[in-house]
Amino acid sequence: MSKPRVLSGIQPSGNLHLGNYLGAIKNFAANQAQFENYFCVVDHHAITNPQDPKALYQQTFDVANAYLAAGLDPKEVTIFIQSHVPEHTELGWILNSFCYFGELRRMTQFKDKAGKHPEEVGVGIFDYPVLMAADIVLYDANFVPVGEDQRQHLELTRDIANRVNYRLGEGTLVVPEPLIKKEGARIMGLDDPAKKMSKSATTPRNYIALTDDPDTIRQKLRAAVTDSGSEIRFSEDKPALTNLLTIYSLLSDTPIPMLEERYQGQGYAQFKSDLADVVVEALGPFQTRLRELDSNPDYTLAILRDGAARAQAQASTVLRRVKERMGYVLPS
Ligand code: AQP
Repeated sequence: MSKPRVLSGIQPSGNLHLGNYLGAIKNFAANQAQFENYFCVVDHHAITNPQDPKALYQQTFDVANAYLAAGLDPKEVTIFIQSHVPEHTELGWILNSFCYFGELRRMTQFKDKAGKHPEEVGVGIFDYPVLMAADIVLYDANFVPVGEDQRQHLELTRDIANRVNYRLGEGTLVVPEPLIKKEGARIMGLDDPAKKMSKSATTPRNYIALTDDPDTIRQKLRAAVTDSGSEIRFSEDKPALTNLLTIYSLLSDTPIPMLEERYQGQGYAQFKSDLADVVVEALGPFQTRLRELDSNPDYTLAILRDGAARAQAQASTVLRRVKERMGYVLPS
């Protein structure tokens, strides 16, 4: 029996951080045996915000290397760059005609980024959820492993896929389900536990980058915002400690109640210092592998080219299915 298929992607839009790792990359690797896997570097999404060309180039390798360093096996998993498979943008254009202006205007991420000046926001930022829908349905993906911040975009993808099936006939597109883990799906900023840890944060104090060295990790955790009082407890009225306990628990594989018990009566300083040790140790082997990969871009590029060929074989089948049903005259 064939395995269910998953697809997910990460934007090469800045420093990858612990939120990307715990909410996405680590789970991609941990669950790869259960699925037929497609993971891409979504460079077309990254350019919806202005990117320095040199940085975009390097960050594209950084995301691919993070997939590999986390343990995704390129023989089993298709790893590729979105722009190497032009079917993404072509289907994205077609799906624009199956999505409403009002739907995109309601997207929380758009509203956050548009702020008080929606007239001055790039059309790409407005429209990117449609391209994301194309990314997913091109692979007949059954599941999309993402962090909580992407739930609304997944709902939109499902609405678009259902609409396509209604207009063009059942079975045109597979309607995907989000795969969002309860723990780690929303790691919050170290400087502000009310906002998610984010690549585009205004200060590096917001996140632990996956490439931060041990001293930087220790410094950032020492400076991390805490809640009033001194108790180390997981609860709604302690959002900062809840976030730090979540990180500790996920990286050390220790249940949160056990950590609460261990740190009963101890101050924040000891807890943060131990947490820094846990983070440094958990990221150590990953960072070593990342450095090795970084020194050999040809190795990564060969994997990405092979991945693009495999991805395109699948994507072209779905694009053809959609175009045929819509009445396009196909070139062959
Ligand atoms: N703070 C987070 N906690 C858990 N998961 C997270 N993800 C992002 N932030 C957190 C998940 O990481 C994957 C890749 O995200 P993306 O590249 O599409 O970017 P994003 O969701 O817009 O988040 P970023 O990294 O903070 O980028 P910016 O600042 O550019 O918006 C996704 O699965 C996402 O859910």
